[in-house]
Amino acid sequence: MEQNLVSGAVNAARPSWDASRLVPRIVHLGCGAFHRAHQALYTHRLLSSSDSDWGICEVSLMSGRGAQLIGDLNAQNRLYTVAERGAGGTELYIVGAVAEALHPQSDGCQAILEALARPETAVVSLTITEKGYCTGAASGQLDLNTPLIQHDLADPQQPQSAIGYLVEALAIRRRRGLPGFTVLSCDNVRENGHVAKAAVTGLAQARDAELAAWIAQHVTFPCTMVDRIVPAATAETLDEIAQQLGVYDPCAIACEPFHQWVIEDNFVNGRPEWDRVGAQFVSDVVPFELMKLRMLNGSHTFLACLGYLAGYRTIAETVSDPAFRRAARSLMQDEQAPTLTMPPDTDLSGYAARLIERFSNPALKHQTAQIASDGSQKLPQRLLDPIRQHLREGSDWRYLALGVAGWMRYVGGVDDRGGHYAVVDPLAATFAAIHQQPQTPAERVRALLDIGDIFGSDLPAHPHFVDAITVVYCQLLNDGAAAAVAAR
Ligand code: NAI
Ligand code: CS2
Repeated sequence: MEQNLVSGAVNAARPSWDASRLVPRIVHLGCGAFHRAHQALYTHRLLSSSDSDWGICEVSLMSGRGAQLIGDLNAQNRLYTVAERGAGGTELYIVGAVAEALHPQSDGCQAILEALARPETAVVSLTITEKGYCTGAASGQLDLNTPLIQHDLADPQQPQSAIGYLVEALAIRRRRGLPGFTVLSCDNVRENGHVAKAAVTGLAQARDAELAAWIAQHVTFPCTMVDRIVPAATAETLDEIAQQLGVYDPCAIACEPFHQWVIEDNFVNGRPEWDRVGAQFVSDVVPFELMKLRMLNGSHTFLACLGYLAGYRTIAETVSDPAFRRAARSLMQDEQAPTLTMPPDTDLSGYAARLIERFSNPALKHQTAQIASDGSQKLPQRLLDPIRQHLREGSDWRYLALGVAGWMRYVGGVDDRGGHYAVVDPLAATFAAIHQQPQTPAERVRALLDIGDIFGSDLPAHPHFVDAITVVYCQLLNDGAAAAVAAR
């Protein structure tokens, strides 16, 4: 029989405890790449270094790889491997924080609702991607017209969206006289706790005003800043980890050594002492969130779209081009940093330098196409909010303009050499329809700017904004991304 993480000899320490120690006080929705290498690893490290009993019930709601992953986790007693890849080599960890793993296809929707409604469930954490909140990216309010939300309004007891699961589970807890829980968003969304709250209370309100009032009293939604670069695992990554580990682990995930987690300390029903293993509990996360979203994620989106158009497949390749590296540094330091109000002694220039170093990690192979995906959900918090600030203050935002125009070129689905690729985005059909129209470049820019969910109503009405983006878009069409970046 083929050996696996449970039965085979492995070149990494297995947890010294077994699953009987774990109480699944955390239910996590969105058991993807990031969560496995971040929140679950913090929870594992706390188990390793204390008498904590906080374990995780992992849930994935989407079909495809999510369902397979839950099956694979269960087949290896819910253990899996994290490979931290840095300049000094790779460190392997076998994570033992997962008490249970559920998927609606294998376990049914009721089992997930029951896990959320269990008395011991105290924290429900989320990494469901930006689109999982079903809010308008520009407005941050729940969009009741989203198909998943429409479904959950029509059939609340059999929800499909993450927000529908939360609201139905809270309705059950209320009926049973149980306390609420803390909803801990760990997504790259501006003021992620507030967006989670707007989504949950928006749906509860649409169902039952009394439920919404109960939630307002019994549930908290702390904001968090989460950081660790965790690229999607490829077949090559899994094979490389298997070679070092000694057995093949289909749930393994590789990431950079760096990790950061800043959490607003606002929990209703207890919390793990994640601060014992490096997390920070603070009273106001927003400055840290904005710093990370604008400096790290903003330059990621810039490098991903323009780098991809120029023929670079990974972020490390892109920043190995001196013009792109210089541009990313200028974007961070000259245009993103000045929009931030940070606690005294924050060294934003040092932060920018460390980000360039992290982006240069060749072992990560973080795909530009992965980061460029779902741009409609990412642009507002990464590039457009800072532009609004520059427009108000009359300051220079030339790199931000290049980033936005680069994204507009990227969603055309054709790179600078004429190569076609799939645009992955909830608005992909809208982008395709726009690009099928016979139009001048200026008309195409106008059509993209008219997508209110991305640009709001203020930016398309700002003549300087529209002109600046149109000029750079035309420059990208004529000269290509590499030349436009070098000429900035
Ligand atoms: P992933 O693709 O590996 O996992 C995404 C998870 O979200 C899956 O479990 C999927 O089932 C779930 N999901 C997707 N759409 C959903 C929807 N509409 N409703 C409910 N669940 C949905 O992606 P990964 O890398 O784990 O990233 C997830 C999120 O974590 C990102 O969107 C970002 O907000 C955040 N993040 C990611 C980092 C990274 O480097 N990968 C670092 C910091 C934050
Ligand atoms: C990336 C982020 O995929 C993306 O959009 O910008 O996932 C990035 O890797 C993380 O936020 C790093 O913490």
